[in-house]
Amino acid sequence: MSGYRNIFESLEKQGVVIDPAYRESIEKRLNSVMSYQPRVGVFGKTGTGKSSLCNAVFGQDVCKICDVAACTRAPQEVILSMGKNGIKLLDVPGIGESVERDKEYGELYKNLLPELDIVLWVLKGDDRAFSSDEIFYKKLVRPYIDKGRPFFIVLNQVDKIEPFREWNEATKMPGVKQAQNIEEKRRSVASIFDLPLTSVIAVSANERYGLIELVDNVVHSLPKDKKAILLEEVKEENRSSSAKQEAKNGFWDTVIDIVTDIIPVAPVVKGVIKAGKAIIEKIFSWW
Ligand SMILES: Nc1nc2c(ncn2[C@@H]2O[C@H](COP(=O)(O)OP(=O)(O)OP(=O)(O)O)[C@@H](O)[C@H]2O)c(=O)[nH]1
Ligand SMILES: [Mg+2]
Repeated sequence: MSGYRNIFESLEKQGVVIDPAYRESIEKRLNSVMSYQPRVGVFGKTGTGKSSLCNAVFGQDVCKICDVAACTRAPQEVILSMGKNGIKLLDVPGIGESVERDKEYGELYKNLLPELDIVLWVLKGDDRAFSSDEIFYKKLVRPYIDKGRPFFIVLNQVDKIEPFREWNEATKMPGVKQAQNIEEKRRSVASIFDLPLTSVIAVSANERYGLIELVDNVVHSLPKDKKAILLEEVKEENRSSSAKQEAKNGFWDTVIDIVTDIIPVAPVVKGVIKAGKAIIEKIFSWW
């Protein structure tokens, strides 16, 4: 807990003395925010590239990738630790393999959903039919989204969208016609799943395309106290400067909320503290 003691010492140098009576509660709250382990669920049919996506975004080859047979049979609860706390990544079995299995998975998904901070539902860009996904989504996921939890459809493997020969291997970008078709596919998926277009993100896990945009959107959708801890787990090459800034702001807003929540100051003082965020950031900048 010495890190927090430094915070209090820095504050004292600035003439802000925090009563020891409050220190413990501030430390406790800071600690619980800082040690939280984010939980990400990656759902979707077998072969859509869930494991490939996790490996590309988070940067550790922990999710097994299979070319032929469905390989993620039981939910793989993988603890990744790029940052301090690690991330609980649930790479769950594919749906749409058989009616029997779908029933089993349905139960599984229903129990998993309430525990997750964010859900990524992976579709294959060049698939034509999404009926099994649609049924699952409407039955199980929709009620969960309606509660306001972050959810994205990740349209993966867009390098395979026609005309796939247009894909530029050197720049790892779609050609003109292919880019138009990718946009078309995003619109069609958004309409099938009744989601805003911004909730459907086109990526190619293998080609490392669209991953920064995906991470930007994920960070943006999370509550302020979880932005930074999630971003810490993401591969450096997938973190944009705006995602970093947003995570940092979220973190400081959380610290200020905790301090002003615990120390009973008059609302007017709270206002001053919030307005003086830049000063507080300076005091804490070593952290
Ligand atoms: N062209 C292309 N192939 C991809 C992409 N992402 C994944 N693949 C390939 O798709 C196949 C399946 O990928 P996985 O990551 O194992 O798929 P999964 O969704 O985890 O499958 P299950 O574990 O069976 O549910 C592999 O051969 C991957 O190399 C992509 O963006 N582009
Ligand atoms: Mg897998």
